[in-house]
Amino acid sequence: KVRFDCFDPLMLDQQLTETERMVRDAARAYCQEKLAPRIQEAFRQERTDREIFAEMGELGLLGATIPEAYGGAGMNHVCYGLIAREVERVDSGYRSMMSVQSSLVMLPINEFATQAQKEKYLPRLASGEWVGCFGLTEPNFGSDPGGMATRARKADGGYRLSGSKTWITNSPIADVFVVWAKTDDDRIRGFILEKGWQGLFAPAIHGKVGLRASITGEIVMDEVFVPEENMLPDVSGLKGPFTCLNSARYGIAWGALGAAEFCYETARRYTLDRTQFGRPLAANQLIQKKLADMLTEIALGLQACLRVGRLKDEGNAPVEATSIIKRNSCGKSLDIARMARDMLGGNGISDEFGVARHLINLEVVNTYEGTHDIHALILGRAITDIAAFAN
Ligand code: TGC
Ligand code: FAD
Repeated sequence: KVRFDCFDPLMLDQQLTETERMVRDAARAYCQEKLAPRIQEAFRQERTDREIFAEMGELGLLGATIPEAYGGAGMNHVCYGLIAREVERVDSGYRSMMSVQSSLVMLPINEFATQAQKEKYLPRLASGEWVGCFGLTEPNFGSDPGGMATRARKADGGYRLSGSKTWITNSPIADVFVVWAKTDDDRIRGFILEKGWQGLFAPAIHGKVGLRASITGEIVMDEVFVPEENMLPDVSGLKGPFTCLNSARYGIAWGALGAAEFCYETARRYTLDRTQFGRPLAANQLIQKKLADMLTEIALGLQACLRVGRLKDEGNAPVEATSIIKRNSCGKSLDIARMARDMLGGNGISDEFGVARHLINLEVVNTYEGTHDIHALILGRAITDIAAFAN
């Protein structure tokens, strides 16, 4: 009889190459040895440890899919997903720091920038010496970024950017800002701004109840002069930011399931160890059903992520496939975290056990990079050919 593994029921491990397993194991070792011991205090104190970027950079965890010529790791999309899963098993905030740097800052520079821009920015972002952020969302334009009000007015030798972006991961500690703004012809263009430029501010947003280990802020631009060579030359329109989102959403799909795995494993251990009514909680049918539901969704979700990763590696992934997995992973992981919280009883509320932290983090993950419902509408449009969100 083939043995059943309650941590890998569909034998995902067997479907990976030796290199992919090595990358996964190296990422897991770093995350468990270096990140896991820090998270409780970081979350309590709302503290972002900038050192983490340098540590990740040293291990090749930043810009996993960026070519080695620019300091990236030159890995495939499956490796990137496996890394996101390991980082988010510890905390969604740490995965956020990593995926913004990799998918939302390094990726557009690699895809749309000039040779000089790539040489200037990518190696220092890959090593973690520089921290990057991505400014798309505005106070009045979240799910509908196409309406953005930020303007890039043509000026002598460049552009003057004015406007504000909000809810921007990493912005208060960022050295490099990839910002999207409309030029005089009303087209959306991407710009690379640097910390310290006149008129550029990045105040922090405090009081987040989730993702507290990952700093979030605004980007306020008051006539910031951006030289011509800091505009991304090779893209215009929403395709620019959405290309970055395709990559980040894919990583999040793997990552959220890493958080769900942590919650499932914690609930399993807890209910095996804790006795009520004279026997382990895990002996009860209601508890076993919950564990079975959790494991089923995690296993199916991971298979879907792997499939989309393989399609991306072949260059054959429709963007809607990413919407399926981003939406499914976030929604299901949120349900799993909630179930785990409940199964731990009163202890589920304590931050000592981690599940309540994952639960509230996953509320954020379910919202950013396209909310759960926005991804339903993206899929609805693809199914019916009718855009429910358009005027
Ligand atoms: P739509 O008409 O659909 O498209 C406009 C243009 O964009 C192209 N396009 C894409 N290109 C590449 N990849 C995609 N996924 C694309 N989707 C669309 C499209 O072909 C078209 O090109 P062109 O040349 O014809 O102009 O635009 P729309 O405005 O109708 O879109 C509506 C909608 C709902 C799909 C879109 O606005 C959307 O996805 N909204 C969600 C916004 C969002 O996800 N924001 C995320 C902000 S960043 C963030 O949250 C980072 S958190 C990270 C962390 O901390 O980990
Ligand atoms: P809204 O767009 O106002 O949506 C509110 C609700 O209305 C949602 O439930 C939504 O699903 C629903 N809704 C909207 N439109 C429709 C419709 N047509 N039909 C039905 N329902 C609809 N952005 C960045 O650019 N860069 C970042 O680094 C970044 N990091 C973030 C970090 C954190 C911690 C958070 C919380 C957000 C971050 N964001 C970032 C912003 C994030 O992408 C947005 O919050 C998200 O896109 C939703 O936009 P919104 O908050 O304006 O909500």
